[in-house]
Amino acid sequence: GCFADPDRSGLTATDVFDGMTEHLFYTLGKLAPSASRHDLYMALSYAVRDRLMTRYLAGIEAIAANPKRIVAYLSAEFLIGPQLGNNLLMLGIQEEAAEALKQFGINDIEEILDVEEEPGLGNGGLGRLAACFLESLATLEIPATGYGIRYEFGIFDQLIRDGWQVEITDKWLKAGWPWEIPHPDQACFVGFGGHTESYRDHQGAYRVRWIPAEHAIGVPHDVPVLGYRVNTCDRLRLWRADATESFDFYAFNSGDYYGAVEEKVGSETLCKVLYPNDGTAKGRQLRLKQQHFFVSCSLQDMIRSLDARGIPIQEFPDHWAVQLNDTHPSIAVAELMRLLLDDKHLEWEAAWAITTACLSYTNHTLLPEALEKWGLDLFGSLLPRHLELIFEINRRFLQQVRLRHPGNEGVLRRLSIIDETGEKAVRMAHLATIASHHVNGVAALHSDLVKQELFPEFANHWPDKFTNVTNGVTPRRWLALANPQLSALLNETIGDGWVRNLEELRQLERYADDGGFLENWGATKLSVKRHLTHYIHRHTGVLVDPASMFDVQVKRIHEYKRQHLNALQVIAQYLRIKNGLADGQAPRTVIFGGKAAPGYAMAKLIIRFINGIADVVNADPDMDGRLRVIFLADYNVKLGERVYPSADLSEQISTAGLEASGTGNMKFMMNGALTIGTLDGANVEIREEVGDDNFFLFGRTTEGIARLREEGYRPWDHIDASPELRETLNLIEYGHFSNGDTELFRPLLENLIGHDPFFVLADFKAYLEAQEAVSKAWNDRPLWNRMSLLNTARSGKFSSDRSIRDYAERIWRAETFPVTITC
Ligand code: 26R
Repeated sequence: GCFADPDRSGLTATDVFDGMTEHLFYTLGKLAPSASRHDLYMALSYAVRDRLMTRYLAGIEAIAANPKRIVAYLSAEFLIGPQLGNNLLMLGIQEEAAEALKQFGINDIEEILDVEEEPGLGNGGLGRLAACFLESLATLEIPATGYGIRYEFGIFDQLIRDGWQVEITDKWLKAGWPWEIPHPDQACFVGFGGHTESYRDHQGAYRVRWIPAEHAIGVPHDVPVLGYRVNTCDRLRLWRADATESFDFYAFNSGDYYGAVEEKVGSETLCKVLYPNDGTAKGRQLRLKQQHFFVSCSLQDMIRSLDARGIPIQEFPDHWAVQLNDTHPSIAVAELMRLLLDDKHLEWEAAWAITTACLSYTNHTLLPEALEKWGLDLFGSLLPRHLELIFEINRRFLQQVRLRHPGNEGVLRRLSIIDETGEKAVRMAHLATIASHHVNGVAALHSDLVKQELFPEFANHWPDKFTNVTNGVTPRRWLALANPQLSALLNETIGDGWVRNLEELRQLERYADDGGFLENWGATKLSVKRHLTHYIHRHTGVLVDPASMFDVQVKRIHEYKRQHLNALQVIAQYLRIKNGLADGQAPRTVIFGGKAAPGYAMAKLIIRFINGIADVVNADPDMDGRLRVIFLADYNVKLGERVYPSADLSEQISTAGLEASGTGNMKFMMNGALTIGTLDGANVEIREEVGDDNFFLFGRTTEGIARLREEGYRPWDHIDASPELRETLNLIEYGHFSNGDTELFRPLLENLIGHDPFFVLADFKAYLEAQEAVSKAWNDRPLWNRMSLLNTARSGKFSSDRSIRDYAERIWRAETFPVTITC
């Protein structure tokens, strides 16, 4: 049948204009002449949303009639970025929308797109990956729901004051966000605390019930996720916590109305704020509550959808493939068991068979501080029933292990879900691994390390459970949307098939030796860089030369990512210029961006350090035309869309073995940046694809770092061996970048020279040499342009479409399900 009003489905400029006019009047209560930019943004967004609804509801109908397995992607973070521009691209109506806006007196659509406040519901890589994956699922026409949390405040906004990071609350909802639709009728109850009781049911069987001490209500807020030029519109379902309030409650507490209201406020803090990824103790209990809250709502939602269609619970795994995005949602193991045992009254074996048939887990990090552990006291007081279930899962699992390794207490201790080395704690990665049919790392090297370093005995126990799915990013947002100029050149040259099938970029290789084309390639990059130049001037007051090499490192600030190695290198370049030793050194604009977790003092000091260097370098006339240093405040998805297209050089310089994959590295590559990097994460595969000649490799390997760790790392050896390094460190020590203050950067120096788990100085020399090779290549512009073109041409592997196909075929066994619209 027909699913929508044709007036709200049309895609011409007139249709869009009519839709905007209607929404201005009826939804926003405004007449066109008095409409602000924000009103126009809202009106256009509502008009676009109408068009998504047609597709979204058609898909729901289709799947009800012809059930298929649905992917449930459980993630505590979804960093989806601005929606309007992306949805215009997906629908193919960018020009029509621009045309419609002209009739409201807006000649540049960017003015309206810029109004959108992006939902910062994630920290960085993990959250952005979830967003790319949802988009690829929709584009590949695979039915899916992303389940997450609707944080009232997302990742903080970053200001820079006197060189320091200042955090500001992210009030992304303050002006209203038009992309979500609340469904209070589908709310779920979630319990916390209390105790468990055993009883006998009508058949006399032994059962357990959990009597929680308090409850919250989860209200789903749905965000439509449309695929590129298809009708599949998947769903991001974000849960908001409301207080429970019943008439009974007021009746029993008739004297305490205000007390009851206070209680309500208490439960509404549950989804107030996204936690930073520094793993500090503060707020840990609330994070566990958030995790249980969204996981319980999501699983209840899945079961309810089966019940509503009369599908027996035993068939759960045929209908849902549940992916755990890191351990943050891994309480799902115990919660699904609880729902199946205590609510659905299944027997243990049946419940376990269902649980293990539908769950799979992705590991995103090996850093010990990011591997979640919950003390038994905290866990047991918040989730007493879940703790019982985890003990039983563990008991049965260890029994199996015992049979395979008789008398081997060490193996039992290492494999147990319960860590008994210090305060007893639940190891969430163990829980997730035991209950999942597949466990994957996010790049080839990382997946090997997961097997060898993190779970050696598990990998031995279940050789087929562990696998790799290399990350990817969506070429729609990160190339087609972010870089319209390069996209236009690609379309003219090889057609627009690459947008859907990124491997088609390989056709560019035909032009790798075409001088005219290469010049065109370089000219396009230069013209893109002019936009960022203006942005930098507006936001920092610094004028940079778009013809200089844009050397970029944007990502969360963390010692393992080694922004301070880059900063040291900048000082060395500065010194070479000062000392007249900079022959052949390419003119550079070194650009940094990224947020530090508010409790991570060293990361915050690194930001201060970069800004200290920027102040000195940018004020020195000797540096004119040769070196500029920029720290871009408040790096987020929107800013990423400006930065990646403008980059010439991509800095991927983490300590080998510590960056699980990286995904920014892929966005740079697609946009024609060359990489300087270590053999870490997906850099390894990027280099494999693009070829050694087109990648600036440096630094110790994972094994080399492991050896240093074992043999004892002596930073002084490296200082003694390099006068340049010594001079660089001296300059910092003397207060050259801190107005003479010799205390400010002392902790940083002590860290580099004293106890540095990230081996910065060990890679310094190799890094400087690689940077010299970069300069040399830059000075041969046809060569550079050729390398740049080959980077784009060979980036096909890093489309998230390829990642999703991998997951769908090898892990989820999910199929495509095209949706047709009949009106
Ligand atoms: C435990 C909690 C405090 C927490 C720790 C760490 C919360 C969030 C994180 C973020 C981590 C897991 C993360 O973002 N990892 C990144 O995932 C990307 C996507 O797979 C990788 O590309 C990247 O290498 C990895 O650091």
